[in-house]
Amino acid sequence: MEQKDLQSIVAQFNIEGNVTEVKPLGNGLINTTYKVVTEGAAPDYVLQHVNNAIFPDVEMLMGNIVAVTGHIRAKYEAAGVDDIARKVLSFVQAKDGKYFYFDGEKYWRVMVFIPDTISQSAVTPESSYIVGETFGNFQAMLADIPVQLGETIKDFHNMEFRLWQLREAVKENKVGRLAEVQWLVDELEKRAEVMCKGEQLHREGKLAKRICHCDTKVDNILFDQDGKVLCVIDLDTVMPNFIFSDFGDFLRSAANTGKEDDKDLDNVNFNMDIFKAFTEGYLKSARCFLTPLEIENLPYAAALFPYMQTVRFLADYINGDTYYKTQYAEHNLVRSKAQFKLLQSVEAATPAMQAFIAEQLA
Ligand code: GN1
Ligand code: MG
Repeated sequence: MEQKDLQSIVAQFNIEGNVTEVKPLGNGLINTTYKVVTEGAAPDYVLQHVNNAIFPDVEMLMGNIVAVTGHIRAKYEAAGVDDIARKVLSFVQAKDGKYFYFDGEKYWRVMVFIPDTISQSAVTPESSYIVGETFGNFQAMLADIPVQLGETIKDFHNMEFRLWQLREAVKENKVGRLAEVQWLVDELEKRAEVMCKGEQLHREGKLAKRICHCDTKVDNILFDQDGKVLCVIDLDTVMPNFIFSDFGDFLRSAANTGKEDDKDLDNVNFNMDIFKAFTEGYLKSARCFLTPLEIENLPYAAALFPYMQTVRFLADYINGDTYYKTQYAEHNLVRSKAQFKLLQSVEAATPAMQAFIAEQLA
């Protein structure tokens, strides 16, 4: 988009200072993000185009986010936490008082940019411990949010639904890619029943939904210059879900020794040191509210997310790449294979994960 168009969108929001430049920021697969640079002492901002094809109800989405950030901010204030402006995102109202602006075609929002942060795509055991504790706290803090949050993407982490989507893609085989990936579809089908156990337990009334972040990857955490966690970002998918979401999806990215889209599968393995550190931190802050069933299924959660992501990337590949942004023709296939390799490595680590958790509880 043209600079002057971006600047005129920013002008719809109640920001401080004069804008000098609006430039691309980050690498999200869904929304498009810009940094808004201002003159002098005024803060810089983040401008985001919210992908309305994926998030159909932007009003509900921003309602969730404002409720969540407000609830966390109030808790930090009550607890006398320092430097709160760096520890929770702060959204800016548009001229009409809404937290988004619709330009007739696209939905936009603006938040205050937090300076001097680091994003890490790989994390150390030390930072993983802190992140585990942070997500445990995030869930604990939101356990008593007084409003009912909406599901910003219906059935987002519903494994049965994700498998249904894959099966539809397979049935339609729209772009003729099925034959080459049939082996992977078969591998996924073999595990289908076990992987849907969360939904099964929920139907039996044994497993509750709690407020989760639902996209807990390393890129969605801001660290300060010393590697301490400041806050979690990318709150579009904060919604009620099984706690497995935050636990499993974080490990999917952080405990992968390779990249999400690694072409060299030898690079991709499950890193038990990260698992141990993260789990220790998570149990420290979450143990007080987790049920024995939730704790017992943490290794299942670690497998569920590489599995679910393989299903999602593969369905998108078979559909002809309509959901995730891709950089080259085979990108979703490369991603699917890398996530599947990670799943295999997690499966092999299951006895070790169980033993570690038992040790923690002893
Ligand atoms: C998407 O936009 P981004 O990269 O934060 C996706 C997640 C996937 C992730 C895989 C709304 O997140 O669910 O796990 O890509 N978000 C949505 O990298 O589908
Ligand atoms: Mg993101």
